[in-house]
Amino acid sequence: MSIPDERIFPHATGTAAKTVEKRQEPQDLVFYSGWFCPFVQRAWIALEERGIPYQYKEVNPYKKERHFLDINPKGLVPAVEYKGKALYESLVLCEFLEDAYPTYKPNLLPSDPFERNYARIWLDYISKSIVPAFFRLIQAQTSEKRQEALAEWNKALTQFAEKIKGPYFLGEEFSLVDVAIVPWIVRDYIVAENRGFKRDDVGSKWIEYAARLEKRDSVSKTSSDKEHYAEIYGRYLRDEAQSEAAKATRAGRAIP
Ligand SMILES: N[C@@H](CCC(=O)N[C@@H](CS)C(=O)NCC(=O)O)C(=O)O
Repeated sequence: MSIPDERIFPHATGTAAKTVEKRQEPQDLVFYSGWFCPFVQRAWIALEERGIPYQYKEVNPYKKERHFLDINPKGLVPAVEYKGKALYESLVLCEFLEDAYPTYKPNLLPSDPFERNYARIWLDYISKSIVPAFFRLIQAQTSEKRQEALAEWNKALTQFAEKIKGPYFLGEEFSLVDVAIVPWIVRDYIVAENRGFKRDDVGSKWIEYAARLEKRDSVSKTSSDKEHYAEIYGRYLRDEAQSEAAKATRAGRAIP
């Protein structure tokens, strides 16, 4: 049986479950979510942070149901349906929300053209260096590979941390750069418990930044109980599951 699979825990828990309950009314914007997914959490944070009205719909993307494939042919969460039209890809969705709801505050991209595009450089860095390093670390099977992957993850975070202006990445304002990275901060306890990661190894600036982001209201409102995240990743962390995870990756399947 390939993993993750249809048996994933079916719904959000903890604070995120309360948010889901409040977001059931039909709206122009339908948010197709998987409670467990870090990419979903980005778009979800943007929605909650800015108070944009949306209807929450839970999808298990591993089931590949017809109605969802019609929304996102790639079969990945997050996706949205807006006035009958569909969009997907977490960072595209966050930018779409900026464009489609400009009056909902706070805006997450700076209005200054230089700052706005400087933010995009770091969004690209998160996508190309930080996120893949996390998945490589989770998937590393031998102790040598784990050490290499841990060094890569620490290096990717350290280079990012050097550029944090504080209190948020771009300075005074919480921005899309913070939104894009925080789901992996929320989940870093998994690599701390299983792969020897320590926030201390990245440095005091990182420790403070990570703690500040985790406490942000929109982040708590979209976070489920840790035990259930661990359940999802546990499949990659147990030795017996790892060869299967590697097969799934080779077959081009995304992992949460
Ligand atoms: N690049 C996509 C990644 C989304 C993604 O990988 N979602 C995972 C869940 S975390 C998914 O839907 N996986 C289903 C599958 O691989 O079949 C984004 O940023 O939105």
